[in-house]
Formats: sequence, structure tokens, C-alpha cells
Amino acid sequence: MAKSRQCRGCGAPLQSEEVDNSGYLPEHILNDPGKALVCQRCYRIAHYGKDQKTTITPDVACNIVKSSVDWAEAVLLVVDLMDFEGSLPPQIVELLRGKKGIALVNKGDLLPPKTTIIEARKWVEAQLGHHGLSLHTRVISGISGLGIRDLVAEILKQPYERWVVVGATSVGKSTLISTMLHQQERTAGGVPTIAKFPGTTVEKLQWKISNKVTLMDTPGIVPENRLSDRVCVDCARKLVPARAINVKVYELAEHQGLVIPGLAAVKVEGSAMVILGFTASEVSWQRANHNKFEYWLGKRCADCPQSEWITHEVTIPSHHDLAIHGLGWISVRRTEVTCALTIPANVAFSVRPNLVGARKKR
Ligand SMILES: Nc1nc2c(ncn2[C@@H]2O[C@H](COP(=O)(O)OP(=O)(O)OP(=O)(O)O)[C@@H](O)[C@H]2O)c(=O)[nH]1
Ligand SMILES: [Mg+2]
Ligand SMILES: [Zn+2]
Ligand SMILES: [Zn+2]
Repeated sequence: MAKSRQCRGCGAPLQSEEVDNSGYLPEHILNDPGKALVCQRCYRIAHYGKDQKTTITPDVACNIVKSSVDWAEAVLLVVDLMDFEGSLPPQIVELLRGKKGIALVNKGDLLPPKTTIIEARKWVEAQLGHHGLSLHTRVISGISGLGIRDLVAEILKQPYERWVVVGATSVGKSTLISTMLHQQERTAGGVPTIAKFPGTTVEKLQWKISNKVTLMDTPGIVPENRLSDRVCVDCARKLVPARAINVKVYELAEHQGLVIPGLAAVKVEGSAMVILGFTASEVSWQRANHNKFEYWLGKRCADCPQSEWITHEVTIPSHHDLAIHGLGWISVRRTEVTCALTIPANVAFSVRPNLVGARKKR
């Protein structure tokens, strides 16, 4: 039996008994020693971009990450700049306390040109500091290659040989490793599988980026309160940040607010004002009259788990964002705004200093 062999894309132990389980490969391929071994699911993702449900549960993912962190001498923590709070769940913060390593703020290519990389790095460093993590921080892009050469140089200079790449699902851990392997011309053994929906990597999997340094790819930790993890596979694909940031300025008259149909609504109180709406995925905010909110919220996908709506009273100070984990954010500038935020019951939100645009003078 070839049970000890792993899929080179997602890490699953290869098997030819259960078609619907991870690591499946038809027997004649599995027993062919000459073939590059990737499981059927990875093959379909890579060749047809097919959305294939994950087979890993959040508990199993968390245990795999724990043992990988124990194995490693240093960590590469990956967070998604477009969903910072949603991609830094408390389990990760706990796991990494006291660990040596580097925090990587991925998807830097999606930043609007006016927000500099240095600004974004400082913003993230301050936010990480609030969580008690004082890791050296770099803004990168696994897709465009931004900052990757410098990152590899920094890793190779360190005395550590075993590095683990950790983070929430869909933040771009496997994309980062793949880009490093390409830059180091070490793709002969394949590259990790990348997909637009969460739960792609299902086991730990080692990759060498130099003769000395091994990187461990790991399954994503599943944040408990991120909208993109609370929807069906099709909707998850639409919500993962992968596009240039979409910023729109909305002039709201009295009795108007912003909605993302079927997902969220922000009812703004008070007279006319200007609000900015941000997303970096396939959905976007739209302006709506208060009396149409129910109609827009009712446009839910029938395949998604239907949790109840909860309305939160939120005050957003001037120059702050209201970020809905796994969805997007709105931003106010000169005036404080009070609003009623309606989102599914199991989704979290944060109020934070604004990421994009002029900062409040302190
Ligand atoms: N725009 C942009 N998209 C990115 C970047 N890195 C990753 N992505 C996209 O984010 C999605 C998830 O990427 P993966 O590398 O599979 O993420 P992961 O962290 O390995 O996910 P899991 O294995 O599910 O935990 C894919 O659609 C990628 O194309 C980046 O730097 N910029
Ligand atoms: Mg992955
Ligand atoms: Zn696979
Ligand atoms: Zn859905």
C-alpha cells in the first residue's frame, strides 16, 4: 500500500478507496511510480478551477497547525490585509505567543496606490501590537511577488532551518510558498495547490526553498466569526479577497444607508453624510433607502446555511472603519457616525482606525 505517500498539492495521504474523501486517486495512477502524485481534488482545482468542498474540520486543522508550530524553529504568520481582523483569530494569536518569526501582510497588491506600503505596515504593526504580538512585519503579495525576494533573503540570513507558514484559511499561505519556490527555481517537486475557497490545504506538507531551509505549509485555521466561512462553497469563492480594492464614495441622504444584498446592511442615523464602502472581492456595497433594507437582506443565497439576522448599534468615530469579518468595511471621515449594523448572528465586526486614506492627526 502506498498510504504513506502524500498529495504534493494539499498534503492529503493518497488513497484509492474513497472517492469523496481527501487524497483520492484511482488505483492505476496511485500504483504508477512514474506519475507526479496529486490527488483528484487538487487536479480538478488546478485544471478546471473547480470548487471542491474541503474535507478537513476546524478541530483537525487546529491540531495539525499546533504540531507544526511545535516542529518549527520560526513562524511565518500570514494575514490578509483586506480582512485583517477576520484573518487573525484568537487561536492563532495564542499559538504564536512567544514564538520567533515574521508577520506577513499578504495581498498588498490590492492596496489602492494612494496608501503606501509603509503606511500599511505601520497600521498592521500597531494592530498586531494590540494583540500582544511583536513580530517584525512585512507587506507582501504572493501573487505579484511584491516583497518576496527580500523576505527570502531575510529567512536565509536567520539561523533557523525549520519554518512553518500559519494563518487563517484563504489568506494566501500556499500562494506564498509557491511564489518562493518559483523564485528559488525549486518547482521540480511540484507546488502547493491554490484555490479561491477556504480549506484547500488539508495536511502539513514540507517544501525546501534552499538546501538548508524547509517551509511547512499547513491547513488554514478556520476563524469562528468570518462571513466567508459561514456561506456555501460558491459564495465563499465570491467573498475571498482577490481583486483590486473597490472603494466607492456614497453620499447618503436622510433615510439612506448601505447594503450588500443578502449579507449585510448598515442603517446610518442622522442627516446627509458621506461614507466610503470597501470590498476586495466579487461583492460590493450599494446605497439603499431604509424602507428597502428588508428587501435587500432577503436576497440570500438558498444554498448558504441560514442563520438569523442580528442588529448591532455601532458608533464609528471619525477616521475609523467598521469592518465586517470576511466581507469588507465602511469608513467615515470627519464626523462620528452612529449606525445599526445588520449581519448574520455568527459573524463578527470590529471598529478600527482607518486603513486607507488620510489619518486622523494625533
Ligand atoms: N490579490 C491577491 N490574491 C491572493 C494573494 N495571495 C493569495 N491570493 C488569493 O487568495 C486565495 C487563497 O489562496 P491560497 O494560497 O489557496 O490560500 P491558503 O492560505 O493556502 O488557503 P487554505 O489552504 O485554504 O488555508 C486564492 O484565490 C489566491 O489567488 C495575493 O497576494 N494577492
Ligand atoms: Mg493552502
Ligand atoms: Zn491534493
Ligand atoms: Zn451561498
